[in-house]
Amino acid sequence: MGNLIRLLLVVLACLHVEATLAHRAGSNCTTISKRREWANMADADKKAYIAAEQCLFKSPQKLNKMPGAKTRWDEFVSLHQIHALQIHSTGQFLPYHRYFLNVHQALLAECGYTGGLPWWDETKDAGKFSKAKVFDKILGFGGSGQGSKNCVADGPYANLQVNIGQGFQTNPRCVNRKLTDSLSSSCSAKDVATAISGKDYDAAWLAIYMGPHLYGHMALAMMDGDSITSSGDPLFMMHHGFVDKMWWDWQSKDLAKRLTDMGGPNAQDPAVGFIEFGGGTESQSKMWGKPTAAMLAVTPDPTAGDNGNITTLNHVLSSLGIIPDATVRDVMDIKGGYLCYEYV
Ligand SMILES: [Cu+2]
Repeated sequence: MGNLIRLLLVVLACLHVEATLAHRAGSNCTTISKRREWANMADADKKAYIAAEQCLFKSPQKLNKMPGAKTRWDEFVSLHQIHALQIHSTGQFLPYHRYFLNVHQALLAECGYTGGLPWWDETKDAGKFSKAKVFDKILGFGGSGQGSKNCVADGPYANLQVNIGQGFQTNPRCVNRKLTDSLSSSCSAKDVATAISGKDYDAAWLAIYMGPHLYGHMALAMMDGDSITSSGDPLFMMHHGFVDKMWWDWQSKDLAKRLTDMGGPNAQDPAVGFIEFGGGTESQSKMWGKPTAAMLAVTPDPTAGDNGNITTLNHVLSSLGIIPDATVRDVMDIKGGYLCYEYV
């Protein structure tokens, strides 16, 4: 190859990199929101975040369409309940929960919190969750629950009520959780490294879902360990910040490919249901009940935007009016413009 051609190729390659970077920076992502680990957040920021969360528990519902919702917090929990059978054990698990974090950010803003979302680096507390700073009773989420219902008895969420759950029911209950340190050992840095070693999205979402995501849930047993409404415990958002960061860290290993790599089913297979339990939705309904007619009436089409049963970049992500709908494409890049944040 002649030197001139070689030079031309180098110039073209540089131009391409520059164009890619220009696209990445995105004209709409100039002020990057910083998502800090809870342990590294300033006390004043922790207090502001907690105050906004408490405010959501005390604000009345606004949408007038979420079955059983009495408060703004209930509406947020209901959103997860209504989507439960399409956003777990499916390819849209990661993009939907990234969008769900963004919905949470918008709700916190309604209560005056405009800082970055905190997250919990569970790798640092693996095997000893109960010692983690997130469970501080003043500058944290309170500890493991107490009594026969495992109600969180100390901290800012003691004595607060959630009216959504268990499962597809809508009954009042306390914010509750039960910590099991031994299960938390599967949220270690080694486990995370394994979870994000998949070669394509199909491998990655499943490994993250069945790995530290699932073990974190089992170790915390938030809201009776109920997969459908565990979002009722504010701690859920800290765990899912950790899960979202896992996806981003996987994407960051090969951004050129992984900003567009999507797949997996867009709804659960009724014969399997939640893959971590097996047995199918029919047998799982004994534990959790079934979506009521009122819930089904507001449940979005799980295939919306996809033209089939596989999750695509055109898949529609809905919050039923809390914030405008988005697409999976919108949430692929955390600095793409629709989203603008980083984990620090
Ligand atoms: Cu979920």
